Amino acid sequence: MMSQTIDLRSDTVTKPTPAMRQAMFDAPVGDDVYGEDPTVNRLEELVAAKLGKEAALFVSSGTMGNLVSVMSHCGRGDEMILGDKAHIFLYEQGGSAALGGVHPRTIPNQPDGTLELEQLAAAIRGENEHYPITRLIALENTHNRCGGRALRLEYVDAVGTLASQHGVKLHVDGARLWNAAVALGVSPARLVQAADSVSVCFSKGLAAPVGSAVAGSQEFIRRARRARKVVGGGMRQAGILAAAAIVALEEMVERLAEDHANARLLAQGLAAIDGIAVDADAVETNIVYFNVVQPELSGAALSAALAAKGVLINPTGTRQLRAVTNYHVRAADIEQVLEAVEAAVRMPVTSATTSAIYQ
Ligand code: TLP
Repeated sequence: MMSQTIDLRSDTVTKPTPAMRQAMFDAPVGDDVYGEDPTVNRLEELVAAKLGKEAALFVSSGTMGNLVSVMSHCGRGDEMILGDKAHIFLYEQGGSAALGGVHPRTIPNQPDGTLELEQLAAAIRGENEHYPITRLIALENTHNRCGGRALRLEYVDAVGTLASQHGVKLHVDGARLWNAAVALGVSPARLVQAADSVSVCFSKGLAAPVGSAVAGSQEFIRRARRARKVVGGGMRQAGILAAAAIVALEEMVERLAEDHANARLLAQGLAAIDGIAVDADAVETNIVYFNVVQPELSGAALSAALAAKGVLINPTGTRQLRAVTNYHVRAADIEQVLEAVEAAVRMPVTSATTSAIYQ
């Protein structure tokens, strides 16, 4: 048994840094529903500037950021086009349909997280009373279920052009936009220049305890603020949380390169283990999906065997697992993870009962 747990279930498990805790302690606060929290206001200005948008809004989570964005662009019965592996489609309880009345139309995500432009164009509805009205295209960058792939600037721009030619809005779920920007060496603002709205998170790779934001035009943010209120997301002295998010933005973005390097190290090590299959070349950021090909072992059984050795990695399919490198995982830990996987594959424990399939 290892002395310390190595937690690769997600980058959401990251805990606030001492600088964040200090900033939270020191934060001046006010009632943000009155627009009077100076720290929230500072964060929103900082986010708008970093994303090159007119305004931004602090929200409690990535799920809320996506929901209020969709609700701001679309009315009930309107249609949103998105990938069949989009987080909004797969992992948000269908909230945009359940709460916003927005009809999702999926087209296949390519392995690199993109949607084919031709299929996108074909999915945009024409004028016909049988059809819902297409209002929105949603992209995801980096793309979680497609292995943390970073959508290229030229691609996002091309989707933006297509959307505006058809009078459709473009939203980017940028829960890990910071990872994409670091991996591509492009500024976050440039990467979402073509988007009408973007949601970003502070509590994933950046290690803040809570919080996300959406950014876009003044008018979009006015609508998003209303949508946030109706879903119960109007917070009061939220500056306590915004303070940590400011530290996250100022101090934690550039170091994501370390997480990416560790993910590559992990993928290359896994590729060398008999009984494991992984496309190491496809690992661009901090997410590594890999498969168990050793016939006696399932994804859930491997996950359970690793947990017994202090390595936490979620199963994401009958033979698939997802490892997410993060702030608390060092290069030396990767060595230990690889040893644990190798041992588990060599001596499979087939009696594991866990069957949960996580994201
Ligand atoms: N993703 C989580 C979970 O859903 C399990 C994870 O561990 O990766 N967009 C993307 C692309 C995301 O990956 C996530 C969270 C969200 C939105 C939602 O963010 P939260 O969890 O803050 O609501």
